[in-house]
Amino acid sequence: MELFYHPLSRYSQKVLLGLYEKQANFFPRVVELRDPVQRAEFAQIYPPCKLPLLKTSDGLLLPESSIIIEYLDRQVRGGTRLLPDMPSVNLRVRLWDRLIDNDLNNQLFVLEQLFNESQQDELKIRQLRNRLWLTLQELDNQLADNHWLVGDGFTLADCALVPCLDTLFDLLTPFELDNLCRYRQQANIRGAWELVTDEITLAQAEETAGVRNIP
Ligand SMILES: N[C@@H](CCC(=O)N[C@@H](CS)C(=O)NCC(=O)O)C(=O)O
Repeated sequence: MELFYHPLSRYSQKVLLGLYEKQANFFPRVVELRDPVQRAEFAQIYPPCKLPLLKTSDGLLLPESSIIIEYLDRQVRGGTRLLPDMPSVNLRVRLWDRLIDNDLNNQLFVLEQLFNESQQDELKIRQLRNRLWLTLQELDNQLADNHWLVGDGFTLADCALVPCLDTLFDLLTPFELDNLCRYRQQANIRGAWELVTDEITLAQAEETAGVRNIP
């Protein structure tokens, strides 16, 4: 298997976390989409040019982080069971995964863009922050009765949430949400996430030092 990804992309981090939880073997293929040459090369493989992308050992191309993790969970024996068998639990895991991607991860992208605008639109920022706070409160309530997001086991829903934590704590500072704070501490000492974090730290340092090609 080959994973095309970028260590600073949250959806890539979601899949990396799943791969490390599954203890899966894969060839890492880092793609810098801001480099026109690398982008053109990647477009030859996958024209929509979105990361992450998994190329399976039989040549199948799989986009979409949740679908990739679902595939890994079925194909790779051992490691953490990311999509539990029990239908009612499986449904809740997939529901939280969707809610996190749509209502949190994608909205954090929008908020980051709004913050980066030279003329910040305060009203839009406040409206979006309020919507995001509702999601955070929902997450905090869910975590009051659950060790990980859905029950005692680490699942696809946690693969979706954990990569969002640093950005959401930076932008929304929800330190009064005790359950979310506890969850973040717990995530930070989870082995699979520590491996992803090492890669993020290295990529951030390279970017700061200007090692990466940023046209
Ligand atoms: N729904 C997709 C989202 C993938 C996505 O938006 N990837 C971003 C990076 S985090 C990307 O490739 N953006 C490049 C572009 O849109 O040109 C997933 O879950 O994998």
